[in-house]
Amino acid sequence: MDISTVNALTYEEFMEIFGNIVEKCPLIPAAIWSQRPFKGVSEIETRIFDFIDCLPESGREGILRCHPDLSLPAVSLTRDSVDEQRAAGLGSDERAMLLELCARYRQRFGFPFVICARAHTVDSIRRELRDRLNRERAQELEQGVEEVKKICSLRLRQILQTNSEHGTCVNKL
Ligand code: 2AL
Repeated sequence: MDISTVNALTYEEFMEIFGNIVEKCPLIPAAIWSQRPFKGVSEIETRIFDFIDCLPESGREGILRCHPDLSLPAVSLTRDSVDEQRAAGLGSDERAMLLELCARYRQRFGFPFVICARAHTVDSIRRELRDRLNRERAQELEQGVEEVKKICSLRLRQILQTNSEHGTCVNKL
């Protein structure tokens, strides 16, 4: 899809296509639709990131809470999440292995562990989860939001079929 097609979309069409650009947070694409016309994919991304950065801490935490735990069964996930977790090699056995660590993380910080799964393997996810469990809450809030932005960036570029600025993300770390 090219940018002129995006700019010509009605609100309903835009939401149909971009509604889950930030996991289960349709308010964000709903808010940026009125900022058309966009010059390109980077401008859409900037508008979304600016919206997120302007939120109070509780709003940014809320965005993290809209993300599913990586240990949840696939049936309860959005199509986007299923594809991303599959790309990282997370199947039902691997998810079960993350159950305890994910629960500890959520208990410690009050929001779920979020990571851009497409940038990782099962091993690197588990390693990150262990490391990040020991961090300070403020640092984790910031890191979680950065991961949300990476996920969003890849979803956006998949829709618009452009090369990713987070291209390195897709290569396994
Ligand atoms: C996710 C998700 O849904 N997609 C992704 O890359 N990471 N969730 C999560 N808790 O990290």
